[in-house]
Amino acid sequence: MKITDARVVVSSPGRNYVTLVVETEDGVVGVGDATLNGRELAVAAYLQEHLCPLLVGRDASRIEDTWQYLYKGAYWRRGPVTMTAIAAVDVALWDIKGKVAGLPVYQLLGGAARDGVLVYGHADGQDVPELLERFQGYLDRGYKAVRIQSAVPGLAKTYGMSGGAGVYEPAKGSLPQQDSWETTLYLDHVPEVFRAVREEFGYGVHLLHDVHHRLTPVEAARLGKSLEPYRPFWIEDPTPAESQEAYRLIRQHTTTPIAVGEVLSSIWDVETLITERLIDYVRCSVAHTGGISHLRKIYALAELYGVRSGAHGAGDLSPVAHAAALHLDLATSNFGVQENMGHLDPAGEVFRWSYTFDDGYMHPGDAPGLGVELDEEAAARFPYDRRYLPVNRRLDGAVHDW
Ligand code: GCO
Ligand code: MG
Repeated sequence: MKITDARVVVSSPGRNYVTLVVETEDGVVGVGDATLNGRELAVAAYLQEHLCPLLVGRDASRIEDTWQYLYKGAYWRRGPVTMTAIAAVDVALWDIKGKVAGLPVYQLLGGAARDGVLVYGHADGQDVPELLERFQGYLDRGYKAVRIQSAVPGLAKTYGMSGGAGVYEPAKGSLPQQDSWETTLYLDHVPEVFRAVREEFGYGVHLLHDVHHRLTPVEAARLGKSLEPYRPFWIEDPTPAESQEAYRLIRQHTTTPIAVGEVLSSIWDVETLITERLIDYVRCSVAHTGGISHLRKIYALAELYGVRSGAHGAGDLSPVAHAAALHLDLATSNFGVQENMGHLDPAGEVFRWSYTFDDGYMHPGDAPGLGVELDEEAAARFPYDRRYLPVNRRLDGAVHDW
């Protein structure tokens, strides 16, 4: 089953998406997500200029061989641009394999290991009352796990504020917006937020929190300890992800579970975290970590060490990536939780998906393949719109991790 065409569709129905479309000689079409927020065109060019010419004429059924060919054949290893491009090819080939077999991808991965995929939503607020109100909205919709983020008093702009849109989109300006940061203000504030949420809603719902790479190891240890009474499901990315060793120190001081992985792009980037049991949840995304083929190797390694999955599912991953993640989640025994931020219209004009949400759980659906279709004509109505992620500065003006 030869590949006859591979093309890249860049569109911006509300936000930018890069989608790879792969077609076979039998007319089967597969899609893969190649969206790398704020750096979209780097991946689009990598695909268009360097990978698409290699795909035409290849056998679409040879997923692992294609993965190895693109990875080892590049010579230059890992990194988000390369691994996102390879992921898009991988996911598109799984989509094709499912369509050819007449089976949803999760069946090809071993079948459902659970009935549904536990997902968490995002509640945020400029202050605690606003956060509590939005949190109630998630409970009303059936969510069993909710991430809580709140603006920090004294900081002009903080990570994670959706402004009430329901979907947090950090890539805003045609030039980067500036966020602000001061660790001491943050460390004093977060335990108060957790206390207020537990007082209001009790302990029957999972609470998650994203630190977004901003602390030193000892600061992260202090945060973890201070949150222990409120029993978080996890704190995410407490320190910058480049240093896996940093987590040894955090681990010595706190039993608060830790989740890491959304900016990491390969199994080698999480190897120490997993094999030394320095984290509890590995949060790599199917779109940025080499696709279904590579992410399931990460999950298999994690299973040996009692580490669960907690896949990245921000709105900047397209519905194609979200579907791919759900198929893998459903079939993975050491699945933990899946992030679900959702997609705002007009994304629904460009992508049609068959995954569903019911009472806190998602299901990828039983359509053959991934169950997501791209409408290329609709995509053409929404041209690319350059947007940057914010840059973060401390109160003294120094650039800080965002
Ligand atoms: C998350 C992430 C996102 C990122 C975004 C960057 O946990 O969902 O931290 O909110 O900031 O994916 O593009
Ligand atoms: Mg995050």
